[in-house]
Amino acid sequence: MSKDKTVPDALSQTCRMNNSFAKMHQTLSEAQSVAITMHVRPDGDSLGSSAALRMMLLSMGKRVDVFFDGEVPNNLLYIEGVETFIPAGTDFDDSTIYDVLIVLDTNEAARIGAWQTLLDRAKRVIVFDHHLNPTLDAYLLITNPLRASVGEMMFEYMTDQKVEITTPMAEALYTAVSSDTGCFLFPNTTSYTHHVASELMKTNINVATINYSNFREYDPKQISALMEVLRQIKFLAAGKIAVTYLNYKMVKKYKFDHETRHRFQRYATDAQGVRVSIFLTEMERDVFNISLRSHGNVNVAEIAATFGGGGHKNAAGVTMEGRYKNVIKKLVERVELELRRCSTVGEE
Ligand SMILES: [Mn+2]
Repeated sequence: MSKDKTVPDALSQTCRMNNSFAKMHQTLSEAQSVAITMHVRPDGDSLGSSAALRMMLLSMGKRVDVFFDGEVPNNLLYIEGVETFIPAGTDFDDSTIYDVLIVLDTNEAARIGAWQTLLDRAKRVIVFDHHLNPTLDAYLLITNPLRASVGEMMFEYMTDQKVEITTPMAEALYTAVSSDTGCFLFPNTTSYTHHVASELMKTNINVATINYSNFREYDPKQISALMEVLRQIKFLAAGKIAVTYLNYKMVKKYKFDHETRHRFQRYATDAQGVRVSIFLTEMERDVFNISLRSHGNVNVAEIAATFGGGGHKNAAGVTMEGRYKNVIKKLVERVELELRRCSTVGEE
C-alpha cells in the first residue's frame, strides 16, 4: 500500500491529552438529567452513537432523553433504544431544564433542526463531533475531524474512561463506525477504524447481520423507484459529474427515506470516471435537498459551504431554493471550479 492511512498520532491523542474525556465523564457523573440530540435526518452514526451513550447513562442511573428531527430509517430500527427517541413535533414538556445537553455528530445549531430549542434548556452543553469548523458555543467542545465517525470517538471515550461496553452498546457503536465509512470503503477509514471494529466484535455482535441490513438488504417495493432514479442519471463534464434528480411528484409517490436516497446515489457516484455526484431531491416545490458525494481530494464540503451547507470532504449536503435549472447550473459551475482547482494542484 502506498498511502499510510494511520491517523497522525499527535492529533488523535488530543482528546486524551487535554483531559476532555475525563471532563466529560465527570460532568455526566454529576448530572441528574441528560438530553442528547444530533443532526437532522439522523444516520447510523448519529443514531448508533446516541444509543450507546444513552445505554451508558442509563446504567449510571441518569434520566436520559434523546431528541431527533427526521425519521429513523427502517434498516436501523434494530439499534437498542431508538424506539424511545423523541422525534420533532412531539408534544413535550418544554419547561424541563437538563443538567447537560450533548450534541452529537454536528457542530452547528441549525443542523439540529427543530430541537435547537434544547440549547436554551440545558445548564451545560457538550458538543461531541467529528465535522470541521465548529460554530456551536459549548461548555465542552470535543471534536476530532480525523475520526471517521462519532462512533469511533465514543468508543475512544468509553474505553478511556473504563466504561463497560455491553453487547447492545457494541452493536450500536459498530453500526455507527460501519455507517460513516460506507462499510469500511470510504477514504476516511483508518487503522483506528478497524481497531475499533475489531474490539467491538469481541462482544459477539453479529457484524454480518448489521452490515447486510445497512448496506445490502432492500425493500423490494423500492425497485420501481430505483428504476426511475437510474433513468434520471445524467453525466456531465465529460463524465466527471453525475446528476440525479427526483422531482416533487416522485418524492410524493415513493416517500423514500434519506438512507434509501443515499443508497440510490451510489449508482451515480460509483460510475467509472465520476468525481462528483449531485443528488437533488425536491422536498417541496422549488426547494431542493442536495446531497454531494465525491472521490479523492475533490472537496464537496467546500462546495456545499458556498451555498450555506456543510459536511465532510467526500460527503456533504445543502438545501437550495429556486427553479431546478438555476439550482443545477449554480451547482455544476461550482463543482467544475473545484475540479479545476484539483487538477491545477495535481490532486485529481
Ligand atoms: Mn458522523
